[in-house]
Amino acid sequence: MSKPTSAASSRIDDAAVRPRDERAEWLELAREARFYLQQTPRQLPSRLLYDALGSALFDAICHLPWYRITHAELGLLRQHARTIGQAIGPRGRLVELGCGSGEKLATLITSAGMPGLHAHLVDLSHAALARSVQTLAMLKGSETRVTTHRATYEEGLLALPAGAAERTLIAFLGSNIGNFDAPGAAALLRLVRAALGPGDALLLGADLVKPEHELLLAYDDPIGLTAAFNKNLLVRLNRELRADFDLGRFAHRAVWRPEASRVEMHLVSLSAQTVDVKDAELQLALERDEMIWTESSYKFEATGLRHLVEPAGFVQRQQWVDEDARFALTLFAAA
Ligand code: AVJ
Repeated sequence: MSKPTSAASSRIDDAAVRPRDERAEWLELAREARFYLQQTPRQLPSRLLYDALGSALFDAICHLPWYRITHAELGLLRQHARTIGQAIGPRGRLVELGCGSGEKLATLITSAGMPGLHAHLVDLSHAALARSVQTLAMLKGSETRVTTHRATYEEGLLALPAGAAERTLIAFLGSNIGNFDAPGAAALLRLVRAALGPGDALLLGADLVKPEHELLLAYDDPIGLTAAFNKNLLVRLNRELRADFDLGRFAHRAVWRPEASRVEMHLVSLSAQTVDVKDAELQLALERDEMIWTESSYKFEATGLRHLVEPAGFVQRQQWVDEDARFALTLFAAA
């Protein structure tokens, strides 16, 4: 499935993996919705937020003054690009898990000057991959080769050609790790480690604990973008699973749970109501104030990150912290 490209300086391939089958994906969506909506409390996996509109809304969120992760991380990437670039060396391989718009990778390549880089982009959203490819194609003279993987992180990692001769850096940025609870993060990090050889590197972006009012502004912003991002999950189920969620009868809510060190996003039912999710063969009876839990965003302590990552087979090399935004970029070497 490789496509020719019109880009001047980049070559683009689709991954040499089985393309995600549309019907299989739809069946999986129905199965997941059915399973998670019947849990107590009711839930939906946050991964499902990233359809085409969801990815575009998340991109927009990154421009909000109250959501400081992206801006802080771009600053750190720009400042320390040379050091990060040295972790790969010339003609290396860079894998980004959840590339979104591709802006972070483009910033890194531009600031570090990584000649002959082979970038592997892993994202669930076709639209996000297309945007990333475009962003990278616009970089002049870097001769970056791009391979896209429309896949989950786990599938993307397993699809990487093993035993590559080139040095590899896996970039897991934007505090995407924050969507995993501790056992989930540990399992994913072991999978990341398994895709690397000794001396390869992991670049991890992680959002840090900060005052509650700042967290609530970031996850329940005054212009309602995050609310739209959250509610779009119901729009998606209405469209893809023939559900009949009445959007006017749900509210977006963000809660900070200090004991668990995470922000939760919920969709709260504003009245007692029943919802039919046809293709999941599910009738939901929701009470007033009952919630559907759609996301956890764990927040970290900068000094605690090594205790999360090192047991998976890494050694911390360097850490850069934006103290103002409370965000950390940490470079690990595979042990
Ligand atoms: C992309 C998962 C890192 O948790 O901060 C933004 C997603 N959710 N606003 C995050 C998100 C609400 C974001 N991550």
